[in-house]
Amino acid sequence: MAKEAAPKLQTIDPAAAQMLQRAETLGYSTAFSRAAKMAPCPIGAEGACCQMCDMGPCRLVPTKANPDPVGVCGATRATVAARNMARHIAAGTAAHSDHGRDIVFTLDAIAKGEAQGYELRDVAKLQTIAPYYGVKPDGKDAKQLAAEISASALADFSGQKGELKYTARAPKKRIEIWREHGVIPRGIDREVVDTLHRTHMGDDQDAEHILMGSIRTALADGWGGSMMATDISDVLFGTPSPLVTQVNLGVLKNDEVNIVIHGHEPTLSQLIARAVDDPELIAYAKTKGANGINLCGICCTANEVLMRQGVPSAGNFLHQELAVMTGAVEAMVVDVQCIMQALSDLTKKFHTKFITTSPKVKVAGATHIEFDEHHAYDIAKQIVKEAIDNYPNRGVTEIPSNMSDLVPGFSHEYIRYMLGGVFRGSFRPLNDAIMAGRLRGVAGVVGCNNPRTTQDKAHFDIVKEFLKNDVLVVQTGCGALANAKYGILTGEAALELCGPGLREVCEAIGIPPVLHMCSCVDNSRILTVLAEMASEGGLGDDISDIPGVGIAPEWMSEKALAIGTYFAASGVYVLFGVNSPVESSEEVTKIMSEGWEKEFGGKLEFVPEPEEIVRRSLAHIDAKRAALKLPPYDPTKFGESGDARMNELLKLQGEELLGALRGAPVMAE
Ligand code: NFS
Repeated sequence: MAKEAAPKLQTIDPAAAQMLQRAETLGYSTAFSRAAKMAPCPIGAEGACCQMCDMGPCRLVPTKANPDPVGVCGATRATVAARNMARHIAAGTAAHSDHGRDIVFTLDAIAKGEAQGYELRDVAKLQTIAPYYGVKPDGKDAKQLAAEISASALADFSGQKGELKYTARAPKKRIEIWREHGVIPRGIDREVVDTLHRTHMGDDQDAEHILMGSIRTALADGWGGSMMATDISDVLFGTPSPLVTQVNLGVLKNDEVNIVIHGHEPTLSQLIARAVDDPELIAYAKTKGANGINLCGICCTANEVLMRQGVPSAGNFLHQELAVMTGAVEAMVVDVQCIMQALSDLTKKFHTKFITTSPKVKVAGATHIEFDEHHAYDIAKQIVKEAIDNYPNRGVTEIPSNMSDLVPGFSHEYIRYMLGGVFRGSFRPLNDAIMAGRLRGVAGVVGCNNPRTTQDKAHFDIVKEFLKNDVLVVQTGCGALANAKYGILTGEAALELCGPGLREVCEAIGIPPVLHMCSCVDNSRILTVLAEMASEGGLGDDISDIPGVGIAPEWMSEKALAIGTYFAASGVYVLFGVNSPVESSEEVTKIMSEGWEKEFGGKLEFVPEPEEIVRRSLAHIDAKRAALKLPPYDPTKFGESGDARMNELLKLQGEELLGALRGAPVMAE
């Protein structure tokens, strides 16, 4: 199926639509308009273009005369598609894991007393994770522990042999499956290098073998770099728990200095979040005519400060240009990943200062204020001051009024606590609800926006269908921000959309049916939840036994492919929307689907239609229920006990109430 240039309907978000209209009026381009103009290369889109050497690029397009073309070196369509896929996975793994490494460097600097403005916010978590790093916590103070853990973590990056320590957190059976296939990562860096080496011209030419190598690399992301990024960020900035905040462009303020932070790493943004509360800087903003300083985020940097400090989010990936389009942003401050180069030109059309901060990322035309964790607070204050100084330069603004409340912050620690309290925290109630059939299953709906498909539509439609079918949903990244914009990430709103069993579970435990588990590196939190559910008992003894699925309906980044692969290799059925980057090769498509399912119990499939994603997901969940010999899903059995039943009873009186208490069915009004 050929990839669409751009859909007729660009977005379902009225705030985004308003800014797209403004862009058109002003004659400025956005990713939406550029996508419509720039048709995707049909050969590259399906993974059939080989650029690994200068004898090409070879375009492996079948014709009548040559139905099975090969490259100049003889590389087949399967080899080329597998190599391209493997390189995407390696890049995604490198991005997440390098983010993890930088967080470890900050931990190390704190241990040495060299990290200005940082502290160890969750020492209990530091002690909990110490054994995973082979560090004994007894009798050591926090700084000593931090030093030993950072040394051990860095050794996991550079490990040459043996097994990545964090993979021991997976269920036993899963580890055996990985060992059997020889895919337990050694060092994180080594696996990335291994994939780059084996996909070089003249190396690995067996599609299945190439993809097996990329599984090892992806596991180094999910159970390595990403998991470390999550755990150590929690130690440095606090383990999230639910709070209320807001999302969408309406969080920008007309009368305050607006600073938008965008990218992925929480290290600088956490300190900017502190600097905007500095009374001196607030007073300084007032001298420039502003009523205060308003901080908000885009993408995963947004998610990091959203779930810990309640900093509002201006939206997901496709909102980065739209925020600037309001004319109300004094500074767009970026670190790494998912930053569009177009911001450089667009910010010049307004008064917005575009500030890059990472030693790895410079953009021509941007102001570079390099982040250094040793002087982080001074740098954060300098950036805030630059934004304040820019406030008097603001011109005409148009800020959409749309914003919604959301409740983010569901770390796996909090979910465990919420299911059983401080002393009896466990995943038992969740497993029980699935076993009884109140919950049909669980789904992770994650990942990006992509202007090749209607912004947010697939995220919203798929999650609504899951809720209706009693599937509990967890979300991260831009997918979480997408649905938050439509108000379904609050406690009560989404209950209206739920089937009877899911509603009953949510009311009884007091959880929303869609749980925001933070940024994309925090997909590792979902791995932890799955591992704990598998160990809890009743749902088999491995992640692949759990009636659950993982979906990235609007994916666009290489990181998403790494995530999809590590979930599949961990035993999860993963479905991606938009298009298939391996469509050119039936063989590769089959390896990643049937082949991986046979070997790992999980698979990765690309399905452009959201309705088909839902259909396959529910069929898979039901098949897993049947394999566990659980009762088949039957929504008519539930919704008549617990709080829901109580609420119905409270509406009744006299004989009717007595009848109901004796067991007669409660008639719906
Ligand atoms: Ni994830 Fe976060 Fe968003 Fe996609 Fe980009 S921000 S790391 S890659 S676009 S979900």
